[in-house]
Amino acid sequence: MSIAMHEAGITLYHYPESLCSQMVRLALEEKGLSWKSHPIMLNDVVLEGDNLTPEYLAINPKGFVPTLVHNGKPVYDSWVIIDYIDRANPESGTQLTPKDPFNRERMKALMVEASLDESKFFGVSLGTAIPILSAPVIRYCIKQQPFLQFWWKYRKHPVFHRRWGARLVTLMPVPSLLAAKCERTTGLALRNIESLLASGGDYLLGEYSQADIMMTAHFHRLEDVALGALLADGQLPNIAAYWRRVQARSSYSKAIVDWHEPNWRKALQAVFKGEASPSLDRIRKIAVA
Ligand SMILES: N[C@@H](CCC(=O)N[C@@H](CS)C(=O)NCC(=O)O)C(=O)O
Repeated sequence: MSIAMHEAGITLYHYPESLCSQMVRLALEEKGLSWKSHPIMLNDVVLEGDNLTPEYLAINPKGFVPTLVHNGKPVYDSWVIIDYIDRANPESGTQLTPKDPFNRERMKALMVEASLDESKFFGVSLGTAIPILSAPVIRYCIKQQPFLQFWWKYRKHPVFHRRWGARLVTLMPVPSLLAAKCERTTGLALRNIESLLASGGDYLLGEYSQADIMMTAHFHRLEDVALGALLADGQLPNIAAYWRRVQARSSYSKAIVDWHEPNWRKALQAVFKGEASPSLDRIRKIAVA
């Protein structure tokens, strides 16, 4: 992997199917910016992954994707990167920040709820619950790899709970209390989004914003992990209409669908076999209560 810290323009280090990478690619597409792609295969998807190599750790010391490098300077954390992209390019493409200060604050609150913030416990927010709903897929990917080699390689993960979380996933499924917490958090978030959209706007805050970018990636992931019925079955009609609307934007195909990656797709098929997730009814019950 070459290091692009010195390069001019925008370089994105990303894994095609990672939630946070999808968010950043959506922002780049909405802004109509050109950027250079450095795909990073994650070690919890394939053992020969790149995110724990010394070269990548020099770019992102936490070993996470995505990293956006702009004119040689790295920017971390998807929600920070999305905001950075919008601020650095105020005249390009879609304006992703509401002009109204009240809506700006509401956008920030939605983004906190939607962010995969590693300083929080899993399950306390939508952004930290969705990865746990994806854990069976990660577990499948990890279990394709030689156990000891995976444990050895993951000793290098700089973030303590990721180092041990990923290793524990090889030994047992997600504990049922944590899984239930994440289902509840997801159900409550969907209930809130349904009532937010019921006020009549096309998007979460009326006009399209950074919050819609984050939600689009989360909804895509819900579909991936066999929970798509939540977004389509009419019990949450405003969400269903919203989901069709964000999918119809050209950014959705360019930033998400066009980046489908065979290892991840194979794992989804192997885990769910085309059937609904066992979490579906429990989440739906909370969301439509
Ligand atoms: N706070 C970071 C979290 C990024 C993150 O957790 N990325 C995941 C993929 S969505 C990752 O790099 N996982 C690999 C690992 O932890 O080894 C962000 O929002 O960008």
